[in-house]
Amino acid sequence: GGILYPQDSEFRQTKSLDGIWKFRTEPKGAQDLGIGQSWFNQTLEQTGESELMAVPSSYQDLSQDRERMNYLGWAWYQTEFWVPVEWNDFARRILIRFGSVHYNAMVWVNGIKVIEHQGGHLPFQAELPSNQVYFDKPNIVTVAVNNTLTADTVPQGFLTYKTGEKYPPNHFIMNSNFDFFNYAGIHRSVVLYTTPRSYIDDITVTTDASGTTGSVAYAIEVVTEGAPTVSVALHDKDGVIAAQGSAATGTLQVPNAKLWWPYTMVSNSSDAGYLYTLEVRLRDDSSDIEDIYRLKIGIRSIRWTDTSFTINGRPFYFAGFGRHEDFFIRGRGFDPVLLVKDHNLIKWVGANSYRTTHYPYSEELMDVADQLGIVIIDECPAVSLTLFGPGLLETHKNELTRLIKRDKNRASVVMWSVANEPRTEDPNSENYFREIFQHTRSLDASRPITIVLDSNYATDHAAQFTDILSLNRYHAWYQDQGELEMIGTALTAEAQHWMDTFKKPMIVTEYGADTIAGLHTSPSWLFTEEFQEEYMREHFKVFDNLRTNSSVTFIGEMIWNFADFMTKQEIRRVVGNKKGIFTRDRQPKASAHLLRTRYHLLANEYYGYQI
Ligand code: E9O
Repeated sequence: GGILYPQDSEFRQTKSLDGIWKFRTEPKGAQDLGIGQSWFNQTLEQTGESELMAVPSSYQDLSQDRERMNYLGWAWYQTEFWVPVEWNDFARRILIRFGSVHYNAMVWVNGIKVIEHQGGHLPFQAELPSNQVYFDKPNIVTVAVNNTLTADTVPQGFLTYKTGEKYPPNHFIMNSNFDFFNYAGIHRSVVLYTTPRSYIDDITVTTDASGTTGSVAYAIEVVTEGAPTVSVALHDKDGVIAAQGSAATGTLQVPNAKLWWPYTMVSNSSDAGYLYTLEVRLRDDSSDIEDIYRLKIGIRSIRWTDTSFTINGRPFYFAGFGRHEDFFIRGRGFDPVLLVKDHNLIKWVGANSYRTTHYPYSEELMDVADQLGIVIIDECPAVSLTLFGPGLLETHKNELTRLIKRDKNRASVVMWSVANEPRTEDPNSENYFREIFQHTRSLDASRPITIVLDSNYATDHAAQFTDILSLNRYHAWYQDQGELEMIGTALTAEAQHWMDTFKKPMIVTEYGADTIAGLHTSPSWLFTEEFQEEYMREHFKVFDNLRTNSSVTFIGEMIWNFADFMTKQEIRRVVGNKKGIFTRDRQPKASAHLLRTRYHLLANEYYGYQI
């Protein structure tokens, strides 16, 4: 089935379950105690322990208990909710939907399990049969969330038991190769919503543009008992109908279409991110049930070749970031305040794009990118993969399927990233990624697909499948530390090798240096603001060279990272990764001003506008 975002309409209603829930963890070493004792059949108070928890939020940073940061296992959430009595109607379905829960989840409503789900970053939902819902007293929803990662989850994690006289009994940790804190909990909104019994289940839209004519190819999936009639109407921002269709599939031609443009490519940023509304109507003639769903879509074309990447026929140069969903206290929990602030900062810097490193970001965030005209490289949660077993492949393919199902209609998404920094020197990665790319292409042929590599061009096994080369490089940081003078030689030579070998357009998707805000030295030294700026200037020289060098197609630069973010504890990290050009509380380091100057110049040079 589809996973359309819940919305209110003439025939649909939503009800938020966000707020303060009850919460508890299990005693250390008592794995699965809650399931064993059927906590889903009791209130959490009755289980002997319960505290307050905000939903949505990660649960780690809210506690004063140090062990909470390291907690591994099931964490239990519970709340009560009322279902409006008018929802007690055979012509209506009632669903509960989670924007994301990290990582494994089980959900019970009134003691009955309604869904089990794996995967930490994508929405899932369950229908609640009306005979399992109370309309005359509160219902109880219990969610158990497990943050334990394995060799077959994306990302991967590896439980390690430490034994011997050095360690207390039952001492274990989870190792992982990725460089961000494994925040967990109910990370995005929980919504109760209804659809009619006959309903619009999924919508797929692919747009194109040639000259001033736009086209919108659409396919509507419906679930009905009888004979359905489906129609679509495309409304512009003023509500004027721009095109109409009277079948479940078809292509709408839109003369004089207002195209979706990135905000740096239009003279007035209020013209950016133009969205039409595709109004889809369903009438089930046998039951007389109607449904309406309104989807915002942007009309634009994406084209790529071995030597070019264009949006609406114009070359696009990615000037952007790698990012994280990360903030104090709420961890990776959805925060509309942070969402707005971050996008104001992104526009202040003049960035036209970012990659959703290293997992799908919230649907609310994707809406913002769509409407502001910010370009997204949409990444699936496969970060730092190793081992490449069949279980991992299955999980990975499943995540890609679901990511594309969720984000396929988004104008902002111009490229899929299937993985970040997998161990592609491993020969086993070759067949693995052949299959991953085939799978992704079979799901969406309208966008290029990339894989973000930190490998060596001579020993890499996956770059051969990519449409766009994406490279992460840390010259003078992780190797040759502080030797700024080698950045130019190393990166230039390397870019040329990758281009000669694979003949694809290339983006540097990461480069960066940890920088403690307020730490200064002259001359520059690792970790100081001066060093970060000089390190960037060296990269800018290389990028400018590559941009203007006709033997490479260099189409973008993305600095690591937009802001400082939390990681696990390790001696390379002083309370997190400090490669942000903004601090974790979103204040600029000197580097933010430097990047702002550059991104404004680039926008002006490429598209001629002062942003
Ligand atoms: C992935 C990102 O999540 N790329 C990393 C970023 C970092 O700051 C991380 O936060 O560490 C860089 C990968 C560097 C690989 C080179 C390692 C060489 C070791 C000698």
